[in-house]
Amino acid sequence: MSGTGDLRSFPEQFTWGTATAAHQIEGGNTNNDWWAFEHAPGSVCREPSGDCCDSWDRWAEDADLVAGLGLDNYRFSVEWSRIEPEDGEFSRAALDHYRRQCAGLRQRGVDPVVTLHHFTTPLWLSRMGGWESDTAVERFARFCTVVSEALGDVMSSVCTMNEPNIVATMGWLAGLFPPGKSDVELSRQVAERLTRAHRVAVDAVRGTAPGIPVGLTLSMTDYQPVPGGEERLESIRHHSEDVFLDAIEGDDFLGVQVYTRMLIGPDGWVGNEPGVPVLDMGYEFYPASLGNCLRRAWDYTDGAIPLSVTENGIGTLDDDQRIDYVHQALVGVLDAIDDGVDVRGYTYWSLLDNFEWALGYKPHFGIVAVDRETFARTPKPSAAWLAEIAAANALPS
Ligand code: GCO
Repeated sequence: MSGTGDLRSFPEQFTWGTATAAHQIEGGNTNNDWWAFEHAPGSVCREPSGDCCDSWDRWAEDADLVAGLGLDNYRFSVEWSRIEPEDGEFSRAALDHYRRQCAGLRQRGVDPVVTLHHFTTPLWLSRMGGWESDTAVERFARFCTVVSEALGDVMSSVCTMNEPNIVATMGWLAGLFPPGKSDVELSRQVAERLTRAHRVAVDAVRGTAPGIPVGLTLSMTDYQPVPGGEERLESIRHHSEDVFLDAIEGDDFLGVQVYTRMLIGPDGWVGNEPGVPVLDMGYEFYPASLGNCLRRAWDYTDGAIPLSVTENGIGTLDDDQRIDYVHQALVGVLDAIDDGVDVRGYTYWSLLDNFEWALGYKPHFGIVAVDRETFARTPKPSAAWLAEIAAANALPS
């Protein structure tokens, strides 16, 4: 697979993209559980999302940026609380908005990769118990059907749920996402319910928009044991990853999303290794995590499902560090491909500096900077760098 000389090539059909999510960039998403969580008294959030990058209005500018970089696709999410502002009440205008966005991307030669659920839940549903209730699974299926009917002819592929494992862990264990709980049993029940939500979403998309590739995106961590940590590692990984990998049989792809590694001892995470740079996210700079997790996903699923990197990136103010990170991560991807792992594409998180959930606007993941007052977008050197790699479909060695 890899070329000779100064360049190592990716497979011919390999695709390049960048990603965002509605609540992190659109602004004014006042009707979901996250907005409420951000504004709750004593909120753990650093700041509210507010106007974000104003991408609800500026989606065309964003599309121009992606097209200008020559990337193959743009992964973004549709906001459930805009499309279904009250139980069973669907907004034609919101669906039309996303239709225009998908069509506008296509006109620019960019494939729209649509995520149906990226962390946020409409307020009316969270008041009904949210993911603690089976009602959510049923309502999500209905929502997915409505979206697939409306966008079926303009979407290129569909991610059902973004990182359901993070939703369950951060919302019901760490308490850093809504509903801010800390209950092991409940988080496991929610995780199981989210696997069912994924399955009904796949059925809804396939039933309504047949032929569009559909899959799950999963957050994976390069868990590594320190002496005595093996058993604990297995248990952590089972609950946070394997229960979801067990639920993707028959899917068209698995979206792998990786940022770092975690060292696990007998009592859990032992903290960052001294000497390894720590990022604004609080975890290690560890680009090799991507290749390691791709191999793990491939081995665990017996190579039954093609993989795609639907997120990988780094929150940093140092754009050289970003380039270094992505370069090293891509070496890991190439090495994995050389060893037979079927990786179909790479998506950088994120196009824009945006709302990083409880951490607000502090971490800077974008290859494009966004002025917080004027919303002016300024591509960073890493954007041009990524564009070059994508154009060559190869990495300088
Ligand atoms: C996630 C989400 C993104 C994050 C990104 C950086 O993986 O948590 O998909 O919303 O912003 O991962 O932390």
